[in-house]
Amino acid sequence: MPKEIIEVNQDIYEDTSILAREINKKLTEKKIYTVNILGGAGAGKTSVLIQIANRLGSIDKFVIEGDLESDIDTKKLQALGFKSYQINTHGTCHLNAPMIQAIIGKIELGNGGMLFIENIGNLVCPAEFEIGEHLKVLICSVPEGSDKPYKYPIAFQKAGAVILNKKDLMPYIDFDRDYFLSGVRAVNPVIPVFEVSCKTGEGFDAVVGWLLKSSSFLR
Ligand SMILES: Nc1nc2c(ncn2[C@@H]2O[C@H](COP(=O)(O)OP(=O)(O)OP(=O)(O)O)[C@@H](O)[C@H]2O)c(=O)[nH]1
Ligand SMILES: [Mg+2]
Repeated sequence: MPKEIIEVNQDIYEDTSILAREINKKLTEKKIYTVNILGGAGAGKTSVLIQIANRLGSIDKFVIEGDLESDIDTKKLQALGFKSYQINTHGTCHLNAPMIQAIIGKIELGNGGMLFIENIGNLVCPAEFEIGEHLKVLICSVPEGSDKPYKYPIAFQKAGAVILNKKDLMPYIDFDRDYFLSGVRAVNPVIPVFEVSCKTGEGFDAVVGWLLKSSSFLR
């Protein structure tokens, strides 16, 4: 059968983009700086957000955890004293604006603070959907390999910062740092790249300093 290409010329996700802008407006009015945390499964998204949140002092912190199933990360965060809420997508590979809208309605957001949204662990779909955030942060990790910017450029294009985690494992893994950084620069010439280790805490003061600066327009 001959194939026919039909040009739609319309954003098929327009409705969720509009909702994402409404969520962003509401969070901005409430002065809640919202960070969408992207990264592959096991890159260290939860570990990184714990390291950051622990350095934010008296700033009010909220976490929304996205996973296909389970509330393991949410329970971990709650045990550490964070206001953490779980979304289970039951198969969907990314969080979307309606999911965030539904859960935000259940959170008592004060006036001012930071909301971290840990997206589903993969480098593809989560990068493509706005969910009301002010910033996307991409977590990469040394064991994933240095070729990720070349294979998954959209995630690097859309991110406002890259955090290269598990720096402590560099001596044990063939990770080509220059190759990784060149790949990042090729798709996103201006993006800051922070090299950190959740195991040692190295590099997080710089991350938090940058984040506080980025969010200062809301204070
Ligand atoms: N050596 C080392 N291990 C780390 C570091 N950061 C995280 N880990 C370990 O990596 C594993 C995954 O960390 P998580 O923070 O759960 O990763 P995640 O991206 O949230 O994982 P999912 O939510 O399952 O996608 C855990 O066993 C962590 O202890 C690090 O900097 N160095
Ligand atoms: Mg996690």
